[in-house]
Amino acid sequence: MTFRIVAGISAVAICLMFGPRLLQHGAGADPTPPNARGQVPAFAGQTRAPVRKSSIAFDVVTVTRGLENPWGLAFLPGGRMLVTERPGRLRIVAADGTLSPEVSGLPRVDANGQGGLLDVALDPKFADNGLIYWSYAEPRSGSANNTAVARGRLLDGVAPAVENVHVIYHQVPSMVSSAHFGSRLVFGRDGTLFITQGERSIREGRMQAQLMNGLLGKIVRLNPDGSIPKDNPFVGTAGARPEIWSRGHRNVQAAALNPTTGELWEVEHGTRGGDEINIARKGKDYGWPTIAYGIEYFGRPITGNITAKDGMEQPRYYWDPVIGPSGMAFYTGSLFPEWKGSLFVGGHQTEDLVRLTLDGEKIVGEERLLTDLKPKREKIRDVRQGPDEALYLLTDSAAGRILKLVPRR
Ligand SMILES: [Ca+2]
Repeated sequence: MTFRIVAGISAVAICLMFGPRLLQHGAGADPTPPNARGQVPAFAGQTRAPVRKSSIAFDVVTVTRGLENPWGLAFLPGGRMLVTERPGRLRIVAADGTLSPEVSGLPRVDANGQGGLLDVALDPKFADNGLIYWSYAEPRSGSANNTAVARGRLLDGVAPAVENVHVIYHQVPSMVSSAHFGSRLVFGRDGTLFITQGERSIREGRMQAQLMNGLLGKIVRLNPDGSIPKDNPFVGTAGARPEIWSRGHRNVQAAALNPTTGELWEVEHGTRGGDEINIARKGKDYGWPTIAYGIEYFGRPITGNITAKDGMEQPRYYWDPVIGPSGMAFYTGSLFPEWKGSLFVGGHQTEDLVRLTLDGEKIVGEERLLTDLKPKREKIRDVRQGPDEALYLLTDSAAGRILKLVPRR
């Protein structure tokens, strides 16, 4: 009874503050009004899931500090890590946080705006072949660039290096832009490599995100050597690039395999009011820029101001206002039993860590953690579960850190 009265009062208070639109959407973890007026979710629970707080007490440990805009993190056997710094350095981090010298042998990157050295991943057979993969903004003639992925064999030691480096992927076409490079690297259960990308932000790129003859705004799927898997959806389709797995994406900086289904989930930077979670399925069109929630960052409606269309996938969830997502991890460990099964997403813009409660493919609860990063202006760039089942985060700043969440003793 008491709960009902309190809930009733808060609903009235929210209504008085923000108008009835919010009650239609539900208050959610961020109770500020949506940026887009008059948009209606395609199904109940598609946005503003109810707040579901967890009761876990945890400590935040600084593993290491002094990284310049760290972007991607991968765990090596034995408790060490690979970490990228966006200006172009790859380093090995010892378990005690000691940083190695820069790994030598990487190709030059175009470190400008959102570009530079981005994600890093180990080959599924790393123990046998020592191969690692990294994504980056590749400089081209003039001031053009594109997302690219290279692989090489890691030579460990006091002066680490990569050898036998091959660039296995170049996004085409190249463009003059310093934004929307994506990109996360995720291996599927079958050993193929997903590369998530963006559409370079500029109008010329945006308008290609659903076109089949280019690779802007696409998630692509490759064999580890860069060749095309025979079962890619558009192999043999005239006028379509065979690398394409899915299309109509804006800028995907978070992706992970769902540990239950093995499907690729991604969280993409949307419009102002349109960050979204999708399950990237074979051959599907995720709608950008034809359909979108939210509005342009400069304030106008997107394209035709429509949020749904036949043949285009609806996001599983969206944020309005946005979080600016970067990095994600499904938590499968037992170190935090209450978090088992949760999806964690880095809030780059909100400077916090988003925890989502899932019921199968539905998002049924949302919680914001680490909200105390905000006064320090530390944006979360990557989120990973470590081999020790702790949660690891990268903070994006000129003096970025690797953080580790562990249960409070
Ligand atoms: Ca979409």
